[in-house]
Amino acid sequence: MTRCALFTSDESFEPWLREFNHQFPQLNVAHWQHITHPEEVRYAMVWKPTKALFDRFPNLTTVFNLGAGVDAILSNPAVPSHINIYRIEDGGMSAQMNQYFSYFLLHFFRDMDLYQQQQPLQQWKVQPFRPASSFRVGILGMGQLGANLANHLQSYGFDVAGWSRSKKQLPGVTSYAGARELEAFLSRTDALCCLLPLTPDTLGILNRKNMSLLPKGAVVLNAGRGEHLVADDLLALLDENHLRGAVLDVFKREPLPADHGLWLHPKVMITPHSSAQSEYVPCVERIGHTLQAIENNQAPSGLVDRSRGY
Ligand code: NDP
Ligand code: OXD
Repeated sequence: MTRCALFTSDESFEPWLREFNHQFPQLNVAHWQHITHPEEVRYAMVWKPTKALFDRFPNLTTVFNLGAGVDAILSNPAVPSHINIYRIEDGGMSAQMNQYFSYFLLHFFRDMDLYQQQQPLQQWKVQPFRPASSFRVGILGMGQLGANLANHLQSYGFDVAGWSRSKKQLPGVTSYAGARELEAFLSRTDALCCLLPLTPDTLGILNRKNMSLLPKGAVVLNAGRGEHLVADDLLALLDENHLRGAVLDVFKREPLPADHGLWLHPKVMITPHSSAQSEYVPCVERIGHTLQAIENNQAPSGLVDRSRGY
């Protein structure tokens, strides 16, 4: 019988365990400290694993990260280099991301920020009509989440483009790829949505140079990782009125420190890393099927390429 260890560094342990044992009782998933024959364990489902896990299970071959982003687990020195890491693909997060970005993009497209400013002044002023096709949305990162968002946003009629490492062929979406096409992509983007993984190549990509390439009045929305953004550059561009607003879900330090200038800036909207959460049912379904495929010597998707960093 396959035995799998479950390790979480937070209070989400019980619901994961319940769901694994409900959907895949044959996998025999157990709390990592309650397993009596650790040498039999090949697989672990993990969130922020510590060295103690790898010390206890010397024959682990594979870990399943209980989240989409793998920057934390890849930079975790406790994780031995021979271990295969699978990540959550979608896991219910695409639908949540679509809701999150739609909400804030419509906020700016329909001038809700301007109406919010008008209200305390009791100003009855209709902002000029503009067609949805004139609103140019640009998505940084066209993977599981970004590509799904690009498809979804077309239902509003926005002009949608995406930027990735490799060229994409998505109906109705203009594809830009690689460092050489970044400038052209940014120059045509009124609303920049970041859904990149954090890697050495994408660290600090939302910096003054790049955000200055956006047209005046553009907005920046970041749900990738906090380290993508150079916060001081964003604040300066907002204060200089080059940027109209920003929506930030992720931060270099989380929780965002109470004295950080982003908290009270009138043009910044903050959410506490809540744009999309791993959903137990689809994540477990996904991990269970991936594990079965591995056992059947297939090559399921979701294997992290350590050399790429995602
Ligand atoms: P994927 O791995 O499926 O997609 C990553 C995308 O980024 C791919 O399109 C890839 O290009 C592109 N990319 C990577 N490196 C570069 C680069 N150097 N230049 C250009 N494009 C690049 O990831 P997901 O869509 O599943 O998730 C994306 C990120 O979203 C996660 O890594 C995580 O940081 C964040 N996230 C945040 C959440 C939140 O609650 N805020 C929740 C879930 C995820 P290519 O297609 O060519 O490989
Ligand atoms: C993730 C996240 O990467 O929650 O899954 O940020």
